[in-house]
Amino acid sequence: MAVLLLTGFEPFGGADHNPSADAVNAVAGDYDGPHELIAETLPVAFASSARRLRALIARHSPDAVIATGLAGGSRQIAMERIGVNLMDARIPDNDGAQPLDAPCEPDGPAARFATLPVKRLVQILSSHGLPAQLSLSAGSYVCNHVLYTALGAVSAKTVAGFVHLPWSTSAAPADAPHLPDEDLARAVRVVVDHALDAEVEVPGGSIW
Ligand code: PCA
Repeated sequence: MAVLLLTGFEPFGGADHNPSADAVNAVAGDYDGPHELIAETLPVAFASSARRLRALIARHSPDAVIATGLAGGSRQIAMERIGVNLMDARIPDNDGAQPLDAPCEPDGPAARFATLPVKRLVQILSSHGLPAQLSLSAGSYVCNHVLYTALGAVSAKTVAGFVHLPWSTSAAPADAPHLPDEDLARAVRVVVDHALDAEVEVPGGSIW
């Protein structure tokens, strides 16, 4: 049986919900296989999120690491393609740290590519009627840090990646774009169900 590690984040930036943890908990509550699913909520803090994630990976040796988080202004579910070796925080994290222009890992590579089948996942999410896109930047806050850390911490057999979610309807601040709570949970479930699929070549790409 494959082991999947699925993470969401606690609230941050003054909000009292983070739809990523809500979606992860909804998926974990309903999940009945075929894999073993380990669901966790990470702190929105550079140092402790990375520490916690490394410990979870060491303890469970997952076959896939699927991290999720909130991208507040977004209307779409975004499969992140790349984690960059950069911490540049617009607001302090939940532990009060606000790194500026600092590397996640001083000796690490400039970037690491997600190894989840991101193009395939965008196709499948879209085929379920969910608005989904590829994203070339997870930003430079804690979500990017977790993606970069996960990709450096897993063994070669393990795929890892990051899903940025919009606000959920139930938790969205006024005027923020949002998707129904059940669609966010459905999206996370689709990623869980297809994380171990082979990546496929998908035409498209970009010209900018
Ligand atoms: N979103 C933030 C950090 C935690 C979260 O859910 C980010 O995109 O970095």
